[in-house]
Formats: sequence, C-alpha cells, structure tokens
Amino acid sequence: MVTMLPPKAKLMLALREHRMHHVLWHTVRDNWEAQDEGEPVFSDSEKQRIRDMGWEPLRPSLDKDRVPKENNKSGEDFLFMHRQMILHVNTLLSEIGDTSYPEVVGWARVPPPNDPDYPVPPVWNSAPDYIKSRKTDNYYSDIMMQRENYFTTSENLSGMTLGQLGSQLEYRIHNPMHLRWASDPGEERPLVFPSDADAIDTKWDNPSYDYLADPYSSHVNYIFWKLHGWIDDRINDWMRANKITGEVPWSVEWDKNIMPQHGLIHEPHLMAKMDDRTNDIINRMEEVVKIVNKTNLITPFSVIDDGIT
Ligand SMILES: [Cu+2]
Repeated sequence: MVTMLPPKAKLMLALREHRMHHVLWHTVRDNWEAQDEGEPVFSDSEKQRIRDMGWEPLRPSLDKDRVPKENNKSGEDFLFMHRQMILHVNTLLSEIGDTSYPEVVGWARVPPPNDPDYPVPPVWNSAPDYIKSRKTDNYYSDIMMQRENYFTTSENLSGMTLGQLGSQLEYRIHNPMHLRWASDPGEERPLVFPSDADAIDTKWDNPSYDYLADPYSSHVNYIFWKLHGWIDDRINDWMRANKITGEVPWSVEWDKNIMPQHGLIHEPHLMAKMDDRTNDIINRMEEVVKIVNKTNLITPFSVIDDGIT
C-alpha cells in the first residue's frame, strides 16, 4: 500500500534550509577532488572559502576521475547522514501523530517493473540519458535486481567494511533508484544556475518541486523515504552478517544530535525556531551555494557504477 507523507512533514522538508543542506552535502563531497579536463572543479581558494563556511566534506566521495572512493570511509558518511535524516523525519512524524504514517518504513524489496504501488514513472522527451537508461525493464533485470541480491546476501556483506558497503550502495544502487523513480518535473531546476544569479531562485522552494533526480528536491518526495529506508536497512543486514550487535560501529565519533555539516539539531520544533544561530547556519549555506555555482560540476546522482560485481 502506498502512503504519502503527511502534508506537514512535506512542508518541513521543503523548507529552503533543508533543501540547501541536502544539495550542498552531496554536491560538495562529490566534487571536492573532481577534475574537469585536468583542472580541479574547485580551486584552492574556493576550497578555502567553503572550508571557512564549515562545509569542507568530512571525506570526499569521488576521486579526480569521478571514481567512487570505497576505502576512505566516505561511505560511512553517506549511511550516517541519511540515517540522521530518517531519525529527524521520524521525530517529526511522531509529533504529527498521523496514524497512517507513524514512521519511515523502507521498501522490503526493490519494486520490480509493473509493481502496482511503485511503478516506474514514464520517461519524458527532455530527460537526460542517464535517467532514460535506468528506467528500462532490462536495467532492472540485468543490473538492479542483481545488485539487490548482492547487497542482501550475507556472504557478500561479511567481506566488506561498513565504508565499502556505503560507497557501493550509493553509486551502484541508490543513485540509479533516484533516477529510475524520477517523474517529469515539468520545468527542471538548472543544475548550474545563471552565473549572474547569486542564489537559488525561491520558486524551487515550492513544496510541489519534489523531483527525485535533484538533491535540492528529492527528499521532499515520498519515494525518497521508501528507497532510503531500504538503503538504511542494509546497515542492519551488514551487522547481522558480521555478527555485530548493539550500536553501529561507526569509525567516527559523531555528535548524534547534530546533522553533519549542517549544525542544526534534528528536533523539528527547534529547527522551526529561527534564532541567531539558525540564521548563521542558513547564511553560511547561501554563501556556499554561490561558490559551488559552476559549469563543470558533477551532478549528484548522475555518477553510477554499472559494472557487475
Ligand atoms: Cu541524499
């Protein structure tokens, strides 16, 4: 059965600060080491400005050739940050108290083609090839289903670190899921906005902009929480496969009350309270948005490793 997010939850997720957090989190870590025709995407001085705003990625997720970095624990960052997002939404859902949607529950299985509840939205003419090619039935049977089996088999999970698991999940199945279930957004947010613009146009803050293929909007879409619930459940599989009980053995000492590189405490009512500190966090994000406004950016979710493991 399909349950949509309660409207109040959708409104909170559509707030500009949550949109900026999600798009910057993915964009900065995917582009930190990347090069375009031998030139770094971010110059040293741009990196320094990003650092000054508190937005240096904990660990870059891709190397200069845009190959996922599986062994630097950036995969743990991916799993931890999205688990924090789920916790945050669960806190909000419990405050809302809608009995039809008490908490985030991930897909039990990746929906096959013609799934009655989660059919693949049709391709549209102007869709980029990296989206079109992930919507076919063959993509499901030849790649996605194999990957699902791979990531749910305990012999595979017991042979990898948590960081390797996170990185492989992100680029081998999570990104394709975002693209496969994306619907025609009508008008698409330009991923590089005009260079004379100094901010993301507020028209993209409308709750109706919930395009799954853009990190500025994906988390506003109810399918985001189904697919991220599925991703998050793989942490539990991995612990079981490695006979680990209790707390997740993250390599990093996280402050579990704070969203990484965001600073906002994940209590929804506190987020709604706009004090000086909150304003400072938002202003710093607006600054980083200006710095990452570049033509040679890697678009998060477009980097996919389709090689068969
Ligand atoms: Cu994300």
